[in-house]
Amino acid sequence: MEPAIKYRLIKTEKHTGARLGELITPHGTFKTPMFMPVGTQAAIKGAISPEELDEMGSQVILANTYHLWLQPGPDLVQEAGGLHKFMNWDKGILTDSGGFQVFSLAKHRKLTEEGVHFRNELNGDRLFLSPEKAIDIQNKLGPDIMMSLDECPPFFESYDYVKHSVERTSRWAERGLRAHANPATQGLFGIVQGAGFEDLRRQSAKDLVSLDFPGYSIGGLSVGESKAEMNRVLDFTTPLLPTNKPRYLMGVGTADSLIDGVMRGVDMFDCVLPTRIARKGTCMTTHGRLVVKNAAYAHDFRPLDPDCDCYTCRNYTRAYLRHLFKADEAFGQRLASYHNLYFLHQLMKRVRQAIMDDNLTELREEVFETYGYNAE
Ligand code: PRF
Ligand code: ZN
Repeated sequence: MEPAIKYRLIKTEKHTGARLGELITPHGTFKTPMFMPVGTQAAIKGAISPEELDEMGSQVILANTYHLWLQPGPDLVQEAGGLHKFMNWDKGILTDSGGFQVFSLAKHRKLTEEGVHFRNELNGDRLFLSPEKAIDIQNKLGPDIMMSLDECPPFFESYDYVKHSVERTSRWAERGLRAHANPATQGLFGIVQGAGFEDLRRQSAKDLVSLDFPGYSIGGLSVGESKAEMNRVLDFTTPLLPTNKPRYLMGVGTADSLIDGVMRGVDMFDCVLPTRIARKGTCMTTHGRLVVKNAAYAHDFRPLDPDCDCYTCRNYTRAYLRHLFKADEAFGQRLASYHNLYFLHQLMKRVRQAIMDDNLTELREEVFETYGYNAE
């Protein structure tokens, strides 16, 4: 049987570990490294339509098992013909397994070997998420790429706790793989955990690689540790993963971290950041973050980012955007969300070209100099 998800390595950059490649899915072949916009509830935040996503260069988008399980439920999505049809997006879709969201959102949760017990925040019902249940829900949702149920321990948890957690995440990954009903049409990724401990990351990667997933996620990062710590972990984690499979760094989406991740061999990223900050009027620009609501922009009739050729920057001024945010008009959030997503897609396009041209280090210097390195 042909696996649903394949990766083709086109070229490795000469001076770093950066990889130019292709992610081959049932809904198309996509260029990597890539940034994936997040549409938690089968809709991209900031009210960006699928047509707009396509036009700005999105290839794969993310949705969440946890939220879609609570509403409208996997059976309804299946009845609609799967997520692609339900939300009218015919390119790639990836779903997270729900574990991370249960840990960050649900109240009264209890973790056992079998899975996680928690309460539905919408109606108080008791729910139980197991590795098999996470797969069953994702089989019904029908994304191209699904995630194994994992536990993401706090970065500074004790060695003993993280060791037990990693071992359980490996057992959950194996259970998920066994429960997977559609390996020919949906690819399941294993998630490497292990916080900042090199030997635990190595154990986690070894366990998962032996199960032969079509791709590997790197979890447990960007959870409050410093960027230097994240880079240190990536330095020893990506070399543990097979070169012929895609690597996905979960929940990372600042310009500097994307480049740092790519240089260490990461192919895929997602983050709520660009649309989350856009809804408050913070815009990612070539010259760093711009808070367009600020009084400084009241009479500024330049585009948000003079170096950007997105729909927002081609047609609207900072003064108009500031007015929309002050007046609480939803159009402002939409324009800012569009620009931020476009900005990250454009950055990844430049990153791919730099890998081709073997000058990613120069691009990194340029971006860090103009955008500003955020050492946090
Ligand atoms: N695990 C899962 N989803 C995630 C993470 C994780 O560790 C993170 C960590 N940055 C974001 N999303 N399943
Ligand atoms: Zn723009």
